Amino acid sequence: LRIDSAELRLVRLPLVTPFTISTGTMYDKVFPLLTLRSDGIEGYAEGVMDPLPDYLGETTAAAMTLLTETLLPGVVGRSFANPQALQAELSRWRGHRMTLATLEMAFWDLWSKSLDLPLMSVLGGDAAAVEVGVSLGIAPVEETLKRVDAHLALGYRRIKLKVKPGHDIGLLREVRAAFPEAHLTVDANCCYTLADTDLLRRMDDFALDYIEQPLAWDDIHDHATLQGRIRTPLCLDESIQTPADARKALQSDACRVMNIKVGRSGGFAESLRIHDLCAAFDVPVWCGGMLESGIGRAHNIHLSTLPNFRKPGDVSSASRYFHRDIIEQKLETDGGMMPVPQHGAGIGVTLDRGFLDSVTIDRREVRA
Ligand code: OSB
Ligand code: MG
Repeated sequence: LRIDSAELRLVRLPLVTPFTISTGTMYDKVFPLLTLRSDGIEGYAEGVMDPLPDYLGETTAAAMTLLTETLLPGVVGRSFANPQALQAELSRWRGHRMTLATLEMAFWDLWSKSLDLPLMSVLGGDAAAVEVGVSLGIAPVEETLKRVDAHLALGYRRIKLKVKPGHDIGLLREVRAAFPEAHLTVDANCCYTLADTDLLRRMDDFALDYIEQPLAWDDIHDHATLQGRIRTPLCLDESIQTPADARKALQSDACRVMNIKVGRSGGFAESLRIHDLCAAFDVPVWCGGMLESGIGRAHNIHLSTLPNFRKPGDVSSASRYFHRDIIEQKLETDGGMMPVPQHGAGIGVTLDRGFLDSVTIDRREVRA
């Protein structure tokens, strides 16, 4: 399959509700949107890196430069038999896993469209809809109680609460008292250390499904130590960027649940390897989110159809994030289930080009 040309945009969408996590607050979503073209077909993907390196080390500015100056000129005008062939070539680069994923994911969309198959079919998944939960940003406790109530009423299968020092045990006490049966989790985005072991052990009292990424993004070893000291399963997010990271976490019992973000892990080929490794260790996975637009959300939903995605993912309704999306379809949950988009092959959604143009803040073309 020949990549004839590529278009790279930088897009900005304001968020319906500012999103606060332990590292800061996001007011809008800024992301690279890549289109690959082949013989009248288009494949799409978005990058999940942020403008500032406060989740992991990548930035949108660096991604735009690496894609336009190196990665896209290296593939435009060339043919790749399948996504694995492209991924093998990209694997020579170190780091920049989110940037590599953007290119690789757009090629998977293009390739599955060239075969006239839904993306999930070429990934090895199959489902009409997938189970979803919500990730609630840091807010005053009263406000959080209202949000939990509203999302449980909508049928969401799991509520994830963002926590930070001083906004953790007290919050859990109130939420658990008000919702004794809810599937609850917390996500610390790396804000604790092993010095907080006593505090983290107190979380064992709240019947959490798991604690997501309590310790440093680059410290699988300390997570293994912590898992040995608490009962609640740990779930790694930031720490898993490669299949080797997943293998080390699994063999050292650093987590008993894993969050797979295809956009964080170098793309689908690598995410499939992580998925299969976790299955071999009987560790369930779920699909993480990065406040994606409809393009990244569609990719995530297709991935979530694979068999070891055994816990609800962060692929909730697009209307929770954006007043208007850049795709023509509405990705909305129904009773805690997100239907797999299938408006045509590939990721199964189509661009709303007029609206996309109005939210595009930069645009570059790469031709052979
Ligand atoms: O840690 O999972 C995370 C959003 C931005 C950065 C990191 C994370 C998140 C979320 C939101 O939790 C998930 C979503 O609703 O897309
Ligand atoms: Mg997380």
